[in-house]
Amino acid sequence: MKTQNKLKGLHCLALALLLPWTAVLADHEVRGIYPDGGTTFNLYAYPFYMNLPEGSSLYMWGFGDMNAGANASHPEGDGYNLPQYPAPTLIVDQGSDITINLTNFGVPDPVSLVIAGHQLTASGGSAGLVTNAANPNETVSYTFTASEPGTYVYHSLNGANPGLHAEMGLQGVMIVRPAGFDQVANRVAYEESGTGYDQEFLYLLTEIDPEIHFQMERGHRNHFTNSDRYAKIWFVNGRVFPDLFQGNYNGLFPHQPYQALAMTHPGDRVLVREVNAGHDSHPFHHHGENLRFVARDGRVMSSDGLTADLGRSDNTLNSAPKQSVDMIWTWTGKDLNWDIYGPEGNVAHPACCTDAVDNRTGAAGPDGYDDASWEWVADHGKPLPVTLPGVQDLTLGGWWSGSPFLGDVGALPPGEGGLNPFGGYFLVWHSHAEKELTTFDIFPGGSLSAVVVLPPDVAFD
Ligand SMILES: [Cu+2]
Repeated sequence: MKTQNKLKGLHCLALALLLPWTAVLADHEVRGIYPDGGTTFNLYAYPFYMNLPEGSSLYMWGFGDMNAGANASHPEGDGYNLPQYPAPTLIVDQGSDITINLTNFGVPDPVSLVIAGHQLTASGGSAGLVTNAANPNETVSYTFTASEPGTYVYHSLNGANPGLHAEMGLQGVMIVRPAGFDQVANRVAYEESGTGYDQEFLYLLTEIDPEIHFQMERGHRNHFTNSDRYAKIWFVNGRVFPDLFQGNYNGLFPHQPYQALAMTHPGDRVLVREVNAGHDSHPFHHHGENLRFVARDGRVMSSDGLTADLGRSDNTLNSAPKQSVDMIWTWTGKDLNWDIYGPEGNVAHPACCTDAVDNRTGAAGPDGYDDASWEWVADHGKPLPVTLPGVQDLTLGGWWSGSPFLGDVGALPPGEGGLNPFGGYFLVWHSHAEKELTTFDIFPGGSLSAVVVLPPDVAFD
């Protein structure tokens, strides 16, 4: 399938050169920050107020990036240096010797840094129960070698009050790129085969008990106990529905820079780095097709050290606290028994996949798919096997395009729809604990996200 995917990419690229109006398709990578000079992060900790969708805000403690301007090759991270929730995603190369200088500018509790699976050497600051910590206006330097690729939680850990700092927002993810990784030529999560991908997304799950934040806002630092904790807001990448669909670095959410809406084209291999940085477990469910679990806590599930062959195929991850699981997801529409692009004459064909230039007339590639459109050729031209009710009998969601076919936009009543201008398929990715689909007891909210299957010629941004 990987080879097939490469063929698909080349095919569309060639056609893009022929058709100048066709959008140039970018591969998606996780947003994050990169070490200055390949070695050094300068983080700081500071309190802030985070916007919530119903109009209130919440007192938080956050990490921010002091290296603003150092990431010129990644302009979306460039200049962004507010304290944030979650903490900046740190992206480093395997084998790098990394230093993280952490300065506490005003969190009224000693702040520290631990990274799952990594032994950090700390210097400076004040002695703590677990590691050195930074009191206000102190700096601690942590050094380590990023020896193993993977996805790892990092967070502050006040030894005398475990759990408080992650609850307050001092937590994020570090991604270690494997040796030989190349954003264009070698997009792999690990060196083992079976971990190659086209699109990469982070799903970072956390939860918050607002009462603890009210107590910290009043300076009642000893009023925190885990036994009284009762989460009421559930986040993906630091946002809740519907805010998590908005783009990265959105001015409405100045302290929540990361979107949580995966996107794909049919047939893409989508790497989902799913991390639970909170204290509760979250059963996270991915509609559409099963995912293949390839690694857990930065270790490939492999029988021979060469191939990611031990992970299971599943649609739900019972995500455990502080655990990361890397998964590959691909949507193809195979065996639906109807044509995802609709019968002839119905479809707004993707620009790279008109009948004149693709083999949608029925010639399958070697694996049964059309090379350009990822149509399952055995279903070519098959109509939807049901008659849709009239629009007056439908309850319309904002993401219904008015047509069951990919790339096709049908007529909608005035004021309906509008959130799906490309005729993509929205498939829900969400927590299966129903209370986690609320924000302050209001549905829909919480960790309710989606993946969008976009027509082949539609770019992500
Ligand atoms: Cu579900």
